[in-house]
Order: sequence, then C-alpha cells, then structure tokens
Amino acid sequence: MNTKLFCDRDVPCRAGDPRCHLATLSLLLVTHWLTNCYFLECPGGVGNHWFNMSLASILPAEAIGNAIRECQAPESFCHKKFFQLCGLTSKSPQDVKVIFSILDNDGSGFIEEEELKFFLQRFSPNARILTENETKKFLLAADEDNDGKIGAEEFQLMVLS
Ligand SMILES: [Ca+2]
Ligand SMILES: [Ca+2]
Repeated sequence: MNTKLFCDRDVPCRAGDPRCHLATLSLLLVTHWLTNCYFLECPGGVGNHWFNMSLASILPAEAIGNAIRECQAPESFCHKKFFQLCGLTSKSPQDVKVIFSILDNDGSGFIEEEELKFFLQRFSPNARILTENETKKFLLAADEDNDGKIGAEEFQLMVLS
C-alpha cells in the first residue's frame, strides 16, 4: 500500500484517493492562510475563516442561504432540492471533490453518519443539525456499496447525477 501523504506532481492522482483530497485541502489552507490570515487581520481564527472562505469561494452565499431556509423545519430536508438550490449540481467534479473533503471533517476519506448529521452546519454555522431520520435517508440515498458511509465517488454520483 502506498502510504505517501501528498501527491507528487509527476505521479497522476488515482481517482477517489482520499490522500489527493488531503493534498488539495492542504494547498487551499496554506494559500488561504497566506492571503487572508497572514497579510490581513483574521479575527475568526484560521480554521473558521478558512472554512467559510472555501465554501463561499465555490458556492454563492445567497444560494447557500436559500437552500438552508428551504429546509429550516425539522424533517423537511431533501438532499436533491438542497444540492440544486445551493448550486452544487452545476459545479465541476473538481469543486464537488473539494466540498466532499470539507464535509469529511476528520479526513477519513468518507462522510460518516456522524458527519452527515452536521451537513447543514458545514454550509452555515447557524443552521440546524439533521434529524436521525433525515441523516439515515440521506446516507441511504448515496451509499451504493452499503458500507454505512459515503465515499468520494458515491458523493459525486449523488450530486452530479
Ligand atoms: Ca469522515
Ligand atoms: Ca458507501
């Protein structure tokens, strides 16, 4: 098994390799820290600031707001509607990959049920958590191989199909 943490530029990334996402994220973090937290003031702390920035640079804030508002009431969350409203369905596979990496909070290479619960809060810190029922339905919709978690390819498939 290849235990290398970051990709070499002369070695092509394998599709769906979580280590490639890690490299993309590390690059984003460093770039963002340099431009926003080093040269400018960063009252929210590096992590917070970077986190908001990375999603906001991919999806328009207004669209995220609309998507969150539509599922404010518990049990009203519909992942298809949410993906459409926040603009995720029209994003490039590369952007969807970055979003997957953000949702995979612990960097395990999968979105686990516990991470899925906080799905909305990744888009907006004040959003509600998903109910147990919603989380289970969401997971079932994506989990093609029935391993109880969402892989990068399963996420792509769900978002872009
Ligand atoms: Ca994870
Ligand atoms: Ca799975």
